Amino acid sequence: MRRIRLTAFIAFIAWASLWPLACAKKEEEGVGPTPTGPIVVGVVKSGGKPVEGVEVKVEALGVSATTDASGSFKLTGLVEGSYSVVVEKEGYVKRVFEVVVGAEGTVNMGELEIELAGSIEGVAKIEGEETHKGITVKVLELEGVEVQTDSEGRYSITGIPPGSYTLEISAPGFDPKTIPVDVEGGKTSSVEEVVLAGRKLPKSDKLVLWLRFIEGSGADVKDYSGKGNNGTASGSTQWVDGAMGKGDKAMRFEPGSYVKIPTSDSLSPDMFKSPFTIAMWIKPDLTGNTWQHLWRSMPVSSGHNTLFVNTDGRLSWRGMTPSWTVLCETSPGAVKAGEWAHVAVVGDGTSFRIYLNGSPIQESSFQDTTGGIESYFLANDGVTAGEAYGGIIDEVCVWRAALKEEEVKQVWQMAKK
Ligand SMILES: [Ca+2]
Repeated sequence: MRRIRLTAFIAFIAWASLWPLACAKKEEEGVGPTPTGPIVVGVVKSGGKPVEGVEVKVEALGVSATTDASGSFKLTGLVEGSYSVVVEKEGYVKRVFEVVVGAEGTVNMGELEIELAGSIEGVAKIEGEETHKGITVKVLELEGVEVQTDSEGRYSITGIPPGSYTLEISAPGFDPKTIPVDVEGGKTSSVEEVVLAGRKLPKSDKLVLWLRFIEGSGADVKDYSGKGNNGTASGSTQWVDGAMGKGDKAMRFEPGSYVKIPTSDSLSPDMFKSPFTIAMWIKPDLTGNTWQHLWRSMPVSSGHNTLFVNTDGRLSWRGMTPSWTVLCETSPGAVKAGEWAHVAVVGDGTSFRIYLNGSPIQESSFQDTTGGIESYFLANDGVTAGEAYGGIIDEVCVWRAALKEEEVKQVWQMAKK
């Protein structure tokens, strides 16, 4: 202890001899010696009035001070150099000032003006989804200012300088939406609710069929791929709740009913000769006929590419090579009665793969089929009564491209049922 006191005393003498005035002041206050080095002082004001409780920081040195009732601050513990002084208080726009300090003496930064910040709050949602967490909201004019929505779709951005801005609301698979917003100091601007709709599927430029079954009535089943490959329902079909969440619809097929889609330039008669992907949500009954059509190609003499589900839960992709051939088939139990399952068949020219709920479960070598198809069908072809499907089908997508595993997963993730 004695030695420490002595060292402190020597340091004090050295300091006092160099700065007698400062020393005298400290002695008056009765707190003893303070560290040597330069001091930076100033007053923080807003609208000409002092602001108390503002944090003034030199981050480079880990030095900070807080303004008192008169808005004054004093930074000590500095060393010679040029510094950025960050002036910050909740509810105000953060500002950064530059200061140059010498090896000693006091630098007076004068009056530092800060401005009352504004806030933005609002709600952004994704159409048809029950949770809206993770939608990105960005202030385009302010670099790096972005937040994410909570599960209710709410977001809040604080510390915004007054002005006019553009908010960008975005989520993967959607075209972003922009919305203008005016921000005033000390106020919160409420933005009207934004709903992101029309999610784009992966490889959307290669999409040739997208039956969403959102119509909810009638026999017309619209194609949302933009290619106009609309289908028509026949027989005992029913509009029921869909795979995509609240308010969505799907089609239930009593055995023998079906949807027919004519071939076209895009949904071509020979499409299974080149890379393709078929994907759909199904909720099968798994009763009745042993083999049931999910996807059927007609007439029987041409191509005849068919995706079957068996009452034992197998998925089987078959076609004419030119003889009737099992091209790729899963084990029994892949799909279950009364449960939603996302199934996909991908042919990339080298292999066939069957996916269940975003994961590949069966693979085989690609085989060429004869093509020359005239019409495509869901659930049944209206001819082969012994292979009619009973159950629900939703979100039927066909691409003229082989989707990669992560892309199939992305399609499945659009609705986890
Ligand atoms: Ca649907």
